[in-house]
Parts: sequence; structure tokens; C-alpha cells
Amino acid sequence: AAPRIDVITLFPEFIESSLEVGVVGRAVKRGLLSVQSWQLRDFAHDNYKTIDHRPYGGGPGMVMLIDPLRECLQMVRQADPRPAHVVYLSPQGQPLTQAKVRELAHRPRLVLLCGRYEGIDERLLQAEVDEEVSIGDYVLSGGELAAAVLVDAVGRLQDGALNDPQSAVQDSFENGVLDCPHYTRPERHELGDVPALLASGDHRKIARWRRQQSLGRTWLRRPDVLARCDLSADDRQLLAE
Ligand code: 6GU
Repeated sequence: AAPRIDVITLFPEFIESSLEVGVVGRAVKRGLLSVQSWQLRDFAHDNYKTIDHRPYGGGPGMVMLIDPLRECLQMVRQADPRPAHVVYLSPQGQPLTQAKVRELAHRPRLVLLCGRYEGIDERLLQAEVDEEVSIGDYVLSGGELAAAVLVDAVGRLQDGALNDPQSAVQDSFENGVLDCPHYTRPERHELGDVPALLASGDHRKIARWRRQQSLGRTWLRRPDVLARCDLSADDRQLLAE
């Protein structure tokens, strides 16, 4: 069966609308990936559909209640017999990287918990969440955008999602460094010419040039990424040129 992602959220339309378009929308339509969203409010216990309350200890904002989330998760788990890997999207999580995306893309079942307000009662997180993930060092008003990011990054890696599977291998970060520059027609333009080497047909030289460009712009733009990369002797030579 295709991998399945369940998203627990107060804004299911948000997740659903992002699946109507693009590479991942097509992957879902082709049945390569199944994505289901769940309205947390449906699991509230009162007529007001309460899913949050004021924090113990005082302070601003609201905290999401344990029980609606727990009952929702129970239904989500029951909807498919495969064991679920539960991810909570929050700025306190581990940073999402392409390596993490690849790892999550191999899981048959993901459940994404989207928080709003100040967060979720810590006891629910301790009991039910396998890992906490952040999409970067800035604050969003809720986890939905982060969940959509994760669904997209994981979805495009599913077998058959990309028209050319080679394109996933070429991406920035897939080989540890940033992607090289790209050019298309026309070869000569008011804004500049395409580097002659790319039109030469010399595939060895082209591959070398691209690798050099990748390394060079990683050095300039993301020295942090380059520092964590183990470069070959050839790579070091290319960087030095
Ligand atoms: Cl996963 N959630 C929220 N609310 N803000 C974020 C985030 C997640 N990742 C970065 N900022």
C-alpha cells in the first residue's frame, strides 16, 4: 500500500488546498501517497468545541488540551493498521533537513500534529509524540504551514512523483551542497550569454564545471553547510581553482 500521512489540525482546508496542485498534488491523485486531514475540533467535548485552555502558572496565550488530541490520535491510529510515526511540528523541534526528509519519506505511516497558540500540553507530547520537528528559526502562527512543507518535501520523493527521478538526485542538499546554476534558451541574450562550456557537448567538462559551481556557491552562501560536508580530493581541487 502507498505511504500514508494523516494531519491533525484546526485548519484541514489549509492542508487540503495545498494538495490540489503541483508535483505532490499529482502524486496524491496518482495514488503514490495518501494524505488525510482531521479536524481536531470534531474531538472537542463541549458544545463550544473547546480544544484549548489557559496555561497553569499564568502567562499569555492558550495551551491545547490533552483529551481532544488523544481521542483524535486514537481514531487516526485505528484508521490504518500500520504503526504510525507521530511528528509534532513546533519551533522547539529538531531542524528539518533533507536527510530527515529522506528518513521520513521511508516511513509507511506518518501522523503530523499541528499546534496553534502557545503549544500542546507537555503530557500529551511525552505520551504520544515520537519526534518534534521545526522548519527553521522563525515563528509561524501555527504548525499547518510547516506540515504542508513536510508533506511536500516527503511527497516529491515518493517513487513516481517526479517525472525525471534524476532531478531529485541533483537537488540542492541531496549531494550535500547547493545546486549549480541552470540555463535555457536563448543562448545569447541582452542579459548575458550562456557559459560556452554548457553548449559544448563535452559532458565530462560540464559535470566538472557544475560541481565546481555547486562547491563555490556553497562556500560563498552557506559556509555552515560546506563545513559539515566531507569533500573528496577532487572537490578540494575544484574549490581551490
Ligand atoms: Cl513547525 N511551527 C511553528 N508554529 N513555527 C515554526 C515551525 C513550526 N518551524 C519554524 N517555525
